[in-house]
Amino acid sequence: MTVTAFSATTTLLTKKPTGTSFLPEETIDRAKAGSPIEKIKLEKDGSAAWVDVYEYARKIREGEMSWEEVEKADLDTRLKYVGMLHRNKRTPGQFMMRLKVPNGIVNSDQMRFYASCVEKYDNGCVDITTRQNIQLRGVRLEHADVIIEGLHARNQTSFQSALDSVRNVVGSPLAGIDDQEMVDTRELCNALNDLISLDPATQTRGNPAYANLPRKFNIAISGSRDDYAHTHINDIGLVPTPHAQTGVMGFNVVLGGYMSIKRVAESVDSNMWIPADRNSVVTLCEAILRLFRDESDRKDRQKARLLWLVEKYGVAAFKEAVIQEVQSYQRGVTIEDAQPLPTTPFQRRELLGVHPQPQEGKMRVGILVPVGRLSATECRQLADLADQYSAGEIRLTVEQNVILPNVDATRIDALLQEPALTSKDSRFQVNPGFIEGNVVSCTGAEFCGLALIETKANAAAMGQELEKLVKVDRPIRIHWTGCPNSCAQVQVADIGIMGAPARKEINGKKVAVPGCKIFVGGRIGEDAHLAIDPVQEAVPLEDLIPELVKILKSEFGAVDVLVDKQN
Ligand code: SRM
Ligand code: SF4
Repeated sequence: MTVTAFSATTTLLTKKPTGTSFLPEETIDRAKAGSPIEKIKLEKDGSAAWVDVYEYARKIREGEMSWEEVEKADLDTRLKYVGMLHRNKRTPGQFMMRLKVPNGIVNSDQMRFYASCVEKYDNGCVDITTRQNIQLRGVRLEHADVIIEGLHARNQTSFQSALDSVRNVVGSPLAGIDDQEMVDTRELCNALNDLISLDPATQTRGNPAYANLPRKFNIAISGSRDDYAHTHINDIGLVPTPHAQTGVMGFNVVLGGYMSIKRVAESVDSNMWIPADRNSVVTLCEAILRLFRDESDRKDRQKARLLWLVEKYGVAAFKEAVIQEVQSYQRGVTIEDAQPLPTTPFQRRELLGVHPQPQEGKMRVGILVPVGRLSATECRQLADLADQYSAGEIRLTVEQNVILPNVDATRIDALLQEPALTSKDSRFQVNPGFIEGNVVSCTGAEFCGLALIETKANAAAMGQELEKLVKVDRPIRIHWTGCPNSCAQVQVADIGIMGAPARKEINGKKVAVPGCKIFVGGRIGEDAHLAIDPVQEAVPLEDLIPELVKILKSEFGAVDVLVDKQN
């Protein structure tokens, strides 16, 4: 695909107002006295990157400049508004490009496009993230405009996916194919994605109204009692439940769940309920985002997440502020008190493997993608499988795996025999072991400058090793995260491994070695619980396997594989 220097799209982009122009004077004053990132955003709006990226790409391509000559604040900060994150520490000159994949639904054409974007780079690959999203790795600035145009032509975007933006809207990976479904989250996730990243004036990607937020913002919509979307660790979590009197399906609203270096907190119950229709969901989120944008802290980034604003108001007063904001929009949306959640027994269901759908004769097939990493070849294999078996559709999960929906029951055997799933080189698995099938890992030291340890390679290798050593009778979720930002949410895991300093005696001397903290007992689903404090600290990674075996035995009923074989 060729991209002219100043295409029709960029002409439209230049006409947009800035993100800062949406802020009240009082907010701008606080931003002026705010954190260094606030000052960078005021100096030149983050939204400028939507245009600048085309210019930078062209100039580098045409030899007019090199990536090193890009203004530092653009390179390391503003380009994040087009989802371009410079991996300056690990791979200088190369970027990770983060997309937005509302509800985690992609098609085979998009998957092949990702492959074509990354295959030209030696270290190029595609990651499925913990927000059922896609990140392209290895990207060079001179190719960014072509990739962006390719994404936009495929109704996807990378705009507003990083820094102070609303992150990928997470929904149910079983939306529309689930006999236990309470709400189909697809339309709602798409509507929120458009609210956030589609400019209503020009109908192009990049919505300036949300281009100068004080901090990142996460929204998750759950479609069933399984809570696959993790509502309890998102800034806005929509938890499906019917209205007790009318029976109308809707959502209780939980607010402020988040993880960070300084604080890890579960969402609070806001005592709000809204019907599960598009107008109500978009209006509620818009109201909360407006309050967040204009009123949250601009000085201390550790205190700028939504929970701090909710606490500043008090939960009841924040609810009142949201109600007033919603009423001011005059869209006929009514917020009621939270409704009782279902109480009948419920077992959270598995996503990997072959499962029936409510549609007669159709099955869903969950496939393990070890630690969410895909090569270009593997992207194409998935695309081919999707074209042959699931009408080109691929679902992503927050566990960094994929689901092929709507597979004909009569074709399941053929699918399971496909070389992409069975050859000795294949990393994909439909029925992996309970341990290796439930490993989740953040990016870690291979690409992330904040990482204290390598995560993905260790996580995958140790998952396989543990599978050989012990046997468990249910899925055990082991999450690896390279630093306290907890991008792989160690606090929700059965066992969480967080990169941390450690020392070990080598030749009579204590030396620093790669190490970790261990968290045990996080829970997800209806009975969610965050394991906030580590049970062990400063464990050298080379001593980790025996520690994990001990924990698996004492806390999760694991038995030695050998002992089990003898029995
Ligand atoms: Fe994250 C920053 C990767 C999900 C909390 N996260 C980063 C950066 C951008 C740091 C950097 O500049 O290198 C990482 C990019 C590394 C790379 O090259 O990939 C990064 N975060 C990720 C991903 C890719 C992990 C993964 O392998 O899946 C996830 C991308 C999700 C997406 O598609 O948008 C990812 N990050 C999360 C989550 C999980 C979630 O959303 O459920 C969290 C905890 C939940 C939350 O945000 O409350 C998370 N990431 C953070 C934080 C701490 C936020 C805070 O309030 O302090 C940072 C640091 C920051 O924002 O200052 C961070
Ligand atoms: Fe990087 Fe830390 Fe997030 Fe892992 S948890 S991706 S190391 S910021």
